[in-house]
Parts: sequence; structure tokens; C-alpha cells
Amino acid sequence: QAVKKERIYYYEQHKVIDTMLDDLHQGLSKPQKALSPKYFYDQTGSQLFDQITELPEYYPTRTEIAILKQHASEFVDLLGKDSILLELGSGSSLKIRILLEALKPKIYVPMDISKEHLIASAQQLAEDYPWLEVHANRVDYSQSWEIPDFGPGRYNAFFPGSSIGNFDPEDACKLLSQVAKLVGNNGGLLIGVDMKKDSQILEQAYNDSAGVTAQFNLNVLNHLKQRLNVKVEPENFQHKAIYNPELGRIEMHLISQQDQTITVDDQSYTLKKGETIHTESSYKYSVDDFHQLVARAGFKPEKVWVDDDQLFSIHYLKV
Ligand code: AVJ
Repeated sequence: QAVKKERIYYYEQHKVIDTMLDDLHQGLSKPQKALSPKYFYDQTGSQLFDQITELPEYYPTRTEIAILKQHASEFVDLLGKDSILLELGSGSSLKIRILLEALKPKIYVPMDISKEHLIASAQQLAEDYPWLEVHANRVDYSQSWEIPDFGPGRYNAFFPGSSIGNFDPEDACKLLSQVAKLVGNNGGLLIGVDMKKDSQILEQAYNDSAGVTAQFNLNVLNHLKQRLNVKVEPENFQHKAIYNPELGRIEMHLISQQDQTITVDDQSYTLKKGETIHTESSYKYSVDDFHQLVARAGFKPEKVWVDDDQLFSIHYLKV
């Protein structure tokens, strides 16, 4: 059921279950200890991520924005005016503004896990664009989710930032299949995808010289401590990001600097010196790699834009 407030609607179509404690136990029980990157984004983590996007070494955000600005009029031709525009993981992104201003859709449907983020950005957008209706949906992609039907029309989804890279290919495929169902026949998806490239450029982007990415990675431990009964010393860990060429992904790890234990309620997990917790994967795709993935999800490639340095791609896919 929707709560309405001056061109702003808010929906929670499924129960968002908090699985943080279960996820933590599961992740620390694995031979390669792991945490989901979704736990980076508490308030501090979201602020640190915003700082990352402005680092000289972190090329994806500025490159994607440049491509979006450069080709805005082409998006209008392809996506059509008057479409219903959905956005996955909307956050407080500026990127959507480029599309909204070009397409002038009647309906914008941001989807995000964070209620506060959703409402704050819905309010700002409804204020800035008096012609726009904002239908904010709280969605957790890791659970089975749905959103209301907005009636007949041309549905297009926007999924920027190479956030798709956080999912293992199998999960990425499942998520994209769900998006294909969501936009339906004649629907489309405009998606930003970071590309394979020289591993030095990649590793620098995730090991910046100012140490912001290190803070971002280590902050996941503070987030756990704040939300759960966890005993862990973030000072005993060090950040590292490495490119794994076999799997085509950047891996972020927290390296244990000594033998130590992490305690969750009354359960202890031991870490040897040098052992790591895998906190994030960020998959990189050539245009061909990505075309193969989306075909399995039921999408047909319609057009792709790449910057001159071949750092970042934006794909328009059709169902
Ligand atoms: C938000 C998942 C696209 O993988 O580049 C940035 C997150 N992690 N620096 C990425 C991130 C470390 C980012 N994504």
C-alpha cells in the first residue's frame, strides 16, 4: 500500500528481513572468510563511498557521468519520451538527473534498500522537477522482491555505477532476469558496466593513495560492532585490493595482521596472521563478456557506448 505526499509515493511490497547476524556467522564459518559488500553502506560507509567517487584514481564515476552527458539525446531516441523510468539502487545519485532532464518521464520509480535515502532523494527530486511523480520502492535484491504495477506504458530501468559488478555472474544473471520481467515486453535496461583493463589501473582505483578505500573497507567492521554484539579490533586488519584475472574481478580483502579472534555473541572465530576476510568482488566485463551474460538473462543488446580510453561502458538492452 502506498503512502502519498505531493507527487511522492512510498511502497514496501515485501518484508525486508534483517539477515546481518546470520550472514556474519555464515561468512566467518567459510574456509575463505567473507562478508557481503552490502554491509559497507552504513552512514559513514555511504559518505566514504561518495568520497571514493571523487578520488583521482577512481575513474568509474566521472567516466560514466561523461558518457551519460555526451549521449543524453541518443538515450531520448532509444528509450523514448514519456517512458516509466525505474532505477535500481538509486541512492542519492546525480546520474539520474541527467536522464530525467533529457527524458522528462512522468513517472520515476527509484528502488533502494534504505528508506531514509529513498525518501530524502524522492523529496529533493519532486521539488526540483514539478512535472515528476516519484514512486519510491524499498527493495532488497538479495530477497525475492516485487514492486507495484504502474499500468501500461514503456518501462525502462537504469542501473548505473557498475553495481552489477558486485554480484557473482550467476547472481547477476538472476538479477537481470528479474529486471527483464519487471520491464516486460518492449522494455529496456540502461546499465553502466566497468570494463576489463590493465590490472595496474584497476588496482590503483581500489588502493588509492589517500587511503579512503582502506577506510571504507575497514569501516565494515565498525558497522558490525555498532549493529551486533561483535568483538573485533579494526586496527588489527589491513586493507588490500587485488585483481583476479582468472575470474575477471577486483577482490577487496581485510588482512589479519596477527593471530586473533572475532567474537559474535558467544561464538569465536579465529584468524591466523595473514588470513583474510573477502569483503567485496567487483567484476569487470568486456563488451563481449557482458553481451554473453545478458543473453542468458533474456536481454538483447541494442547499443553500447564506451569512452575513448575504453575504461567504462554503458549498455542499452532490450527484452
Ligand atoms: C559501488 C560496487 C560499483 O565496485 O567499484 C568502490 C564499490 N568498492 N571502491 C565498485 C567500491 C571500492 C563500487 N561499486
